[in-house]
Amino acid sequence: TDGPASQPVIGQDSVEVLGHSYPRDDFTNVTPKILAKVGRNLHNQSHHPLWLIKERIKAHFYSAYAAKRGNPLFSVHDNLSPVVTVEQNFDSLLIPPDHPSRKRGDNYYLNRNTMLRAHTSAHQRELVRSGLDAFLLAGDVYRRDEIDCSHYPVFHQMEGVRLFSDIELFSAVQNGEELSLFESRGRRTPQKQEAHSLEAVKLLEFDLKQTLTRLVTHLFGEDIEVRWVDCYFPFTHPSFELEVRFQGDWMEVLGCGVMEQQLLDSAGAGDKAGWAFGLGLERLAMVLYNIPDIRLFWSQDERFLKQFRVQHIQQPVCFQSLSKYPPLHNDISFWLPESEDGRESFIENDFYDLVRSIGGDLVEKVSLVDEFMHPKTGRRSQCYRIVYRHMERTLTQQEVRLVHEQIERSAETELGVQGRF
Ligand code: FA5
Ligand code: MG
Repeated sequence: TDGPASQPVIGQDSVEVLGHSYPRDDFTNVTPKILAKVGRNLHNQSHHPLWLIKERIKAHFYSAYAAKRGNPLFSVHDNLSPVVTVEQNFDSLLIPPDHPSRKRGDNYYLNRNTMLRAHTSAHQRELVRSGLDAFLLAGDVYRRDEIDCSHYPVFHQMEGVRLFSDIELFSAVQNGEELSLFESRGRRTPQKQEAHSLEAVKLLEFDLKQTLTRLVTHLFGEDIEVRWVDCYFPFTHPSFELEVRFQGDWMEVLGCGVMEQQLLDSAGAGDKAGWAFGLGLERLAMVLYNIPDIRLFWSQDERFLKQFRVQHIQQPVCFQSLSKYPPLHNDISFWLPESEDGRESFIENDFYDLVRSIGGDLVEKVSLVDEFMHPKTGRRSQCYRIVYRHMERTLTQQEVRLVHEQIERSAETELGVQGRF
């Protein structure tokens, strides 16, 4: 019901996405439910909350940062295909061949060479190579992930990149012409990369954090509580995450850092240094409009959508949460399969994907509630709690039972677990 105009096709030998056909192989793991979301482009649908927040971010960058002659400094791109090569998504970002983020269990592969992008960073190198110094890029991204109110297998990110020549970076510094971006015999430390001078990195880091803090206060006002957390990405160093206070907890809304110089070298911009960020549009929209559950972004319910049809993008939206209908929960326990060599072949994300494939948006949360090892046989058993809730009406016990039983059966046939139902 919620697919794009053309039906997604997973054939025997190929997978069809956005009018192209990709040969299947042993890596193919996209599901019809996921393919049905490719092409929806919520971020480009007028007055959708993700569109609204994207437009507000664009407007902020347009008005706050002007280049020569008053033109906007940042160009905006929101129509790049989510189908990318594995090379774009990982190698171009210096992510090593054996890095855990490449796992089949975490990504949607069309085949060994092609995937649905897992982040908008997949386009950094190509856009830098095309000569851009400052850009924003919004798009849908795909990940096999846990299931709860702030994680969904399809979500939207906005990437931002800004490069500086040494003149640009040091222009406002007294005697700045004596400073240099690079240092020839430098060492990598927790503060900086080997290629960079400490002065350059500190200015880049300051500009990056200030740009993002300004964005966040523009969106949420001065009262929002934020904090910076150090973190790691293979394509930035140093790296940070920004968290904001939401419903009594800290929620991570973006990752960012000083771009690895090797990436810029390979993109033909080795004479510049820069920063990059990637933010989650759903997470920001959830905080801004007080949207309690990430599934609501896919709702076709007029009571949800009409609230975002404002005259002007700066007009405040007073989101009235649809009353929450009661949840129903059901547990599922099974013995994990054992393979010949005694190692377990069960992957949690496979189970989450299966639950999502069958239960769709009725599933609000899946959590591992109990684990148990048989004292004699050493076999492991797990118990998951699945919380079912419809966003728009009350579910009946019976319809939940039907879905739950189908999950039980498929878990046995597809994942090789042995049910303790
Ligand atoms: C990245 O994706 C990096 N590419 C970000 C980046 C860009 C770092 C440029 C440095 C330079 P991460 O996996 O943390 O990082 O995701 C970024 C943001 O996407 C998160 O902070 C969060 O807001 C959002 N996000 C991540 N996973 C999900 C999910 N399953 N559902 C909804 N939002 C998510
Ligand atoms: Mg993160």
